[in-house]
Amino acid sequence: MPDPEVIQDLYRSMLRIRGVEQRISDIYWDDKIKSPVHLSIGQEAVAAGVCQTLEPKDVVFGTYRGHHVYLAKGGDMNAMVAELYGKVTGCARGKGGSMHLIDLEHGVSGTSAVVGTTIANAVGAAYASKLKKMGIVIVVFFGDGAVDEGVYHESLNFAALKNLPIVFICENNGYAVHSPILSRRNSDNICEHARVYGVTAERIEGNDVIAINERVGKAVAAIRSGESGPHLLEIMTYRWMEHVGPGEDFNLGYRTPDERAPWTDSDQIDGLRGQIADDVVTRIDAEVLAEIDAAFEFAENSPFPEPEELYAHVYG
Ligand SMILES: Cc1ncc(C[n+]2csc(CCOP(=O)(O)OP(=O)(O)O)c2C)c(N)n1
Ligand SMILES: [Mg+2]
Repeated sequence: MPDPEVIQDLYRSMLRIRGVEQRISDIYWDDKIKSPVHLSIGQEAVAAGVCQTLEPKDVVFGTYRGHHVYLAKGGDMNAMVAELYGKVTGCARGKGGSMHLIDLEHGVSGTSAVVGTTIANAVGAAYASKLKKMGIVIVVFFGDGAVDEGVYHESLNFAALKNLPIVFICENNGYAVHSPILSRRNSDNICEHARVYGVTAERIEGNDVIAINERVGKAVAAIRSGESGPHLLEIMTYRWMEHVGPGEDFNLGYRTPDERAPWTDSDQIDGLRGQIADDVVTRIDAEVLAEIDAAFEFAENSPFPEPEELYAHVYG
């Protein structure tokens, strides 16, 4: 049974992600958020469970569905929300939007709109960590769709070849946009296939935040001690909302509410709430709500970039 403090940390972490994204979903219609949004609601357990095992110096990479990763690793919430509003106080000075989050101070090395790209970036960072003996563990989050890209395979091969300090987290939510996994590959064998490259791989079922936390914790400890090289964790999870946008998408016909029901019934936030004393839950809930209110107020009150900003931090 995990430490009660770990349970509280995981609960807080997931609640912050859910709370921010629910607020995004609620207010999106007023058009103040200028960016497309790929919500991670339902997948919070992955980022929270993984990032709780990391040290501040460790570095994560993610995808356009990256709010959960950024927040769980300790990325600045004010700067994230301001980024969505296109404000100059945003983490990418309002130029990147929801898909391009970064907070180097807190080990968030970036998220990208282009499927698969950050996998290779992360392997490069892991190579640097090893060559320079930095003792930093790199974690890269990507979807099941990224496994369809060649760069994923090259990256796993290279990471195994060089025995790099990296954890590959495949968030298998069963779909790439609206295409189910078995319409894209011959069999449901992501984990099994990763082992062919020499990467230690296992699958975690049920979006179970405690199992994720324990098993990733073991992988990170083994990597940090030098006992083992790269690991891949295929984490079975489910996206509750539409692929992109603030709403649901059952009207599209590619999936049904019945398919989602087991995942909402086993909501990890509700599950942990039941394991924490009522007065502690009340305190954490109030603190998280205040933090979220403050972040949206910060974004609302921040200025847009000046026109000259267009030419700053641009590399050709
Ligand atoms: C290189 C590239 N190809 C195609 C796309 C279009 N695209 C955007 S999201 C997506 C699906 C990716 O699915 P998955 O990796 O499972 O992530 P999820 O959205 O489920 O989190 C695709 C194909 C893209 N952004 N980049
Ligand atoms: Mg997917």
